[in-house]
Amino acid sequence: VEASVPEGQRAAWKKHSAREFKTKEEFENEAVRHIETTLARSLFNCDEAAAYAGTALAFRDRLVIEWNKTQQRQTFADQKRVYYLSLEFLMGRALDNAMLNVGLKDVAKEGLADLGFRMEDIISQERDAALGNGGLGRLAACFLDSLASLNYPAWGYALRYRYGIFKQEIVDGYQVEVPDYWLDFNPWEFPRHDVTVDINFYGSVSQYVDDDGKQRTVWDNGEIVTAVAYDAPIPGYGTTTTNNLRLWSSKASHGEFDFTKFNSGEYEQSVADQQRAETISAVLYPNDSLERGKELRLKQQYFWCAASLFDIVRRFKKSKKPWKDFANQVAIQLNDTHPTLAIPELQRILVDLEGLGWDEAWTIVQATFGYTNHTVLPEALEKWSVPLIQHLLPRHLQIIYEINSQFLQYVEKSFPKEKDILGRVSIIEESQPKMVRMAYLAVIGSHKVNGVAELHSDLIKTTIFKDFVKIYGPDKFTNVTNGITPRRWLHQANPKLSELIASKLGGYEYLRDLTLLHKLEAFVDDKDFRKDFQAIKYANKVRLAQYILEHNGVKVNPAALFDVQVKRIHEYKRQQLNIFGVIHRYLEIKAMSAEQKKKVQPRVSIFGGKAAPGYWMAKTVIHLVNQVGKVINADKEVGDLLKVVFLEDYNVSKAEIIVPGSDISEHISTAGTEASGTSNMKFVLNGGLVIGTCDGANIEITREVGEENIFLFGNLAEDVEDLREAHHKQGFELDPLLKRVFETIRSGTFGDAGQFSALVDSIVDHGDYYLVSDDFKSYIDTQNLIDQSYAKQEEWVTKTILSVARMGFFSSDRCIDEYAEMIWNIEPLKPETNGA
Ligand code: OX2
Repeated sequence: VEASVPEGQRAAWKKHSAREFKTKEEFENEAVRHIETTLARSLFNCDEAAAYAGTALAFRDRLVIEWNKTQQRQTFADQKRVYYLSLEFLMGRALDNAMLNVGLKDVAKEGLADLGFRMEDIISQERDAALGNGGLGRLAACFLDSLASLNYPAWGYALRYRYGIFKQEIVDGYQVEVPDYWLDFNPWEFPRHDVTVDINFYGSVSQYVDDDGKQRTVWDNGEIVTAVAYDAPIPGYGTTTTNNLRLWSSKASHGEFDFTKFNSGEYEQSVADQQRAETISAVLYPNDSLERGKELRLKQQYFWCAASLFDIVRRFKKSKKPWKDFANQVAIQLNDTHPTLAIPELQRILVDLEGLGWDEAWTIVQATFGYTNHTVLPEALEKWSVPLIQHLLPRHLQIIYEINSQFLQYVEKSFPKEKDILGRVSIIEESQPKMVRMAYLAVIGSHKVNGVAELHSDLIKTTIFKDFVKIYGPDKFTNVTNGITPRRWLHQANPKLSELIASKLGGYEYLRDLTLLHKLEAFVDDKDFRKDFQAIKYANKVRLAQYILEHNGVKVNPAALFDVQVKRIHEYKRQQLNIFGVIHRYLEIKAMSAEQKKKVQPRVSIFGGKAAPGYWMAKTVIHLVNQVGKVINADKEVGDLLKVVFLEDYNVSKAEIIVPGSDISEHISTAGTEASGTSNMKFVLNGGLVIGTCDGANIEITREVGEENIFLFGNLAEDVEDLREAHHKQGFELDPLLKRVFETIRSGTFGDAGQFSALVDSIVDHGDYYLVSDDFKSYIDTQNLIDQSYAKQEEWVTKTILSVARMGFFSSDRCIDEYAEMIWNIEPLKPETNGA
């Protein structure tokens, strides 16, 4: 919508244009105004929820002013923008982040105190925006923070799920899923009822000859669903740049009801149509690294890709530039294969709608897209059945076949002697039914493909994309090691540590350049600094202990070693190894004399994470952890030496409490299975150490912090295949200590053993695919080493301080700069450099 105010009226407009509050007085003024007028509450009727709403709305106003300016500035500057397409953005809470990023948290805190509220209580009123499963979605959220903080012109595109990831309840030790309806009050989103796109499904394809005599293809007569934009401002830290996250919501194309149907007596049909349309953006699929080919999921993917591309193309066309400039103005990053349909969709727009030739269009498409791979696990590689795509997106299937046919011709010409290669690299898998391999389409349609940690990026080149390296050469494949935003994961989650660091480094500049942390090394022997550092860790553990007492009813000693594993529950992440290790520890303690017990390092084993609702084995692990906790926590002979808790409903805001309170965190995936991991970075940055396998980013953390400051164990990725094969062919000897653990489970110590048999059998009888037995001894030995190391507190503190000092590399700012330079070719647009 373009309707600017005429020149003559602009002075009046500018005089009244919204102002940003800066002082405590001004903040109070804004908050109270919102509470009284926007919310229609009063002095006599303002609870914490209303105070949160008033505060959020005051900050929202501030963000909106900068957001508008940023968008204008970016449009005028006419630079290349990047669009990050991700089906998941695990944003967490927004208020604290907004206050810190605009630098007014202290002002608001004092203001709230004047009005009778405590900042912590107000912050905790907010529901998490949980539009993601785990690492992949949180990475996207960290990237948005960095993109804005570094002043890159960038938009995120996703779906506005009515229900985010389910809320997890633990009932009798079992996971129960409850819907997360998070939109009741969401002050951070702006519905744009004027920004809509009609999306076509099903229908048919036909050909015609246009006025220039060209053969053209049309796809129509389908079912139309409307995408409505909802925007959320993304503020940068220490800059006024405020980028946009656009979420699409689905609704029936004819508005609320189809009045023609309604009037002709088809009331029910009209309501049903409406509900069917709304279903598309109703739920986030709660599976992480597990794909299930549901039609609705495919509909979601296309709906979101088509709406986003329409929007991007619309913006480009306003510039009136020729098509050959498209990839100089637009970079699109595909966060995993979920948005791969954007590739045939852009080709369709260029060829069918804009009339470009196939080759010209395809050059533009390839130059536009980049693809990030996040997994090599076969069960997580997306495939869609050809009949399903044929039915839902007939034109796209034709385009995919055409892309494939041209690609295969090229391969055949390049490798005339290799018979098998064509079948191996074809986008179409010749199975029954035939399947479209989305990762191959993503590789073929992009100019760069990247993995998310060094080992992972090497692995994709030697396993799943081996043939493509041969075809395209190695330069198409690159690595961008993941990172995390230090704003949320240090400054916000651990304000005391952030303050201590700032006091030593002379300010908070390190939050914008995390490599400055290295200067902390100079203080490693400074007595006062060490004392403060230790005291902060202790205080964070006290906070976590209080949380555990409140939520689990278990009293834990903050002086014990806090051992944490929080992440999605998955066999490859091996929470089972952890809980078997806990059982082993329990058995050791039970066999000790009173004298021996005095030497035991007390521990608290803390678990958290959701299982995909249909992932039975993962749910069994949760159940086992809870049952083991029940027995151990009640055992008087064990007392404080060992406690085991499972924290319900792990999410971003809980991570902000859990991460700073850990001494050791577990990142113990079977080598070669965890692409990167990002929570490992968060824990170390907060002064905790890692027990981990040589996998994902653990390897690079080791490179940075030094081998002496991390506890690595287990088999290497290069040996995993051979071990699996040996298991298969020769069978294997179960580790004796693990055998004892299994005997204990089978004896019913933790309740009906039958409930855990699938878990035990997967190791004993079904080949132990994740090598739990192979790594068990090494895991236990390493845990013992950790006990010894922790007992020497001074050495431990040295390790943790040096580790924090050496974590600079893992900022998502570094990561975004690498993408910008190597893949997107975009430049920052600093607010000062422009008069807008
Ligand atoms: C996750 C990976 O499992 C994890 O290792 C990585 O750190 C994260 O993505 C961010 O790159 N779904 N989630 C992931 O991969 C997929 C597929």
